[in-house]
Amino acid sequence: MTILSQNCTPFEGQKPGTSGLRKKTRVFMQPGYLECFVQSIFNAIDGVAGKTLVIGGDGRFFNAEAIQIILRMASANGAARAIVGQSGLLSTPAASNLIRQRQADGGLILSASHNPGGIDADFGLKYNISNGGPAPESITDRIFSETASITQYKTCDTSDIDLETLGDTLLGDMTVEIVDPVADYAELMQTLFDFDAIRAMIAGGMTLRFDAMHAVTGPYATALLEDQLGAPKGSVLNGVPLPDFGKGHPDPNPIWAKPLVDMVMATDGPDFAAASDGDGDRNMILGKGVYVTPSDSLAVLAANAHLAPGYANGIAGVARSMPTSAACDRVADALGVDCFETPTGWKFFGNLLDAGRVTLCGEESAGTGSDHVREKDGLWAVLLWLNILAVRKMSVREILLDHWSTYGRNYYSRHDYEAVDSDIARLLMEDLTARLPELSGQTFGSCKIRQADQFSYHDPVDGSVSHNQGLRITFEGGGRAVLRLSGTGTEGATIRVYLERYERPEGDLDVEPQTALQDIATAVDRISELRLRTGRTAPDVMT
Ligand code: G16
Repeated sequence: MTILSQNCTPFEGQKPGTSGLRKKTRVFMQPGYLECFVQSIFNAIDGVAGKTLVIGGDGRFFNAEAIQIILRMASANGAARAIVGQSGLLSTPAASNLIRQRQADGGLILSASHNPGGIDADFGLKYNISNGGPAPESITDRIFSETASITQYKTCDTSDIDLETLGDTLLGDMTVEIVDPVADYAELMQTLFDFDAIRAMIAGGMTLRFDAMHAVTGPYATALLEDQLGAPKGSVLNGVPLPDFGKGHPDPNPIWAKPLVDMVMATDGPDFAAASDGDGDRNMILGKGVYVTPSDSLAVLAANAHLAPGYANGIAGVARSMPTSAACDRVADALGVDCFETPTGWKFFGNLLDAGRVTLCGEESAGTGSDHVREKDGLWAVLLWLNILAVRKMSVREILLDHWSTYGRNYYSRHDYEAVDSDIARLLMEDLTARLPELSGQTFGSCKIRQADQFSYHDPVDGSVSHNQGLRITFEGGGRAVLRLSGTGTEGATIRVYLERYERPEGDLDVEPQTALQDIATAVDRISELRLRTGRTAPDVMT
């Protein structure tokens, strides 16, 4: 094998966003583009000589080709071992678990998550550190600065590795170990949940559907839900991973997983349904006739986690991203444990989890997880819900109603305006930021602003500070709106508007959320001039 040093010139804009670098697939496929980014990662972590890396992705278009490129580069850069999911597949939580189980130095996860796949769709790559979690900002900043000055990358002239056959092969001096992507993850799940209780519930006639959306969770869900827990064949829908996700949009929300939502809203629908995204870290939870918002799901899981064996001793604390509703704060209060508010991005939970300050974390963007790995975990959330249902012997709807009548209800919705002209979006946010100090006390319709500010996060573990993490507007009476630009889109800008209003346990708990939030939505539009400036009349997606 010959090691080749290839000259290259930096590509502009290789800046990791909320979760790694996400670009159009054709951008990643340009000669040298992926190579420059990968070498920049290696340079930013002081090289990979002698290191062990976990490598896998969500199976989208270009996944296998990209893995071959990365393997050649890892070998040429002196890595000792690469642990790769069979066929190049690893869900994000399974990759996080493998990094931890095998005490790897880090991992490269190929995914653009919930974004569509295909040659004209999206691709992505992120680096995870040795705790199994996404690289923190200190490292992603270093990666970005390496991308700006890179002049050379290392690769080698070997042919492709067989990604199908389990076991070890040599690529130069590096061992490539192909592993079953499901086995270790499934084993971990068995340590956390009462499989017997769930199995008995399913055998007793409880019906469920899981929509894998032709993404990476298909094999995981089939192994766990059908093979191990006894759900009848066909309970897992769209279970075969496809490079273009069957031309779907693997985002588990009521818009993109509408067939599943329609199914549970029908009178003969299943008792429980769930979906996951491209790389298996997001989840959507549904019960017969009811959609559980991610913020409520986190709160319900926090309140009931002790019913699962893995959390029988209770939880140390809970963390949520700032735009996530405060529903879990009330649970933390009642449990007498800490609740932390972090910026959007799972990477911000890592320190809290490592320090043992929190056990559960969650985000409004359909992510929930715990200290079992350092990523959010879609199937974990599904299994915890099933464990809770098996113990409480109530329906999803009954559990939700019981929760609200105990803690009150945080009506919540996120409105996304996608592919907005980047300059218009940037100006809108800049102008609003400039006006924040003068907003408190002003009234828009029926909403009086109590406070308006920009969120900065002071990490209580390492003392780092992250500024510009979203604009917060709170209203008299407990309502809140948050505005921020998405860090995961690949086309123009996505403006996210998060709306929330608290209703006390004795109040009206069964209002349609968009109706409950109408006044706040109207006020935010007037405050930000969003529709006027963007020319949009309605959000593209409401979750
Ligand atoms: C990623 C991050 C999440 C974040 C989400 C949305 O999720 O891991 O922490 O909440 O993006 O981010 P944004 O609002 O900036 O688009 P995923 O599932 O896409 O990896």
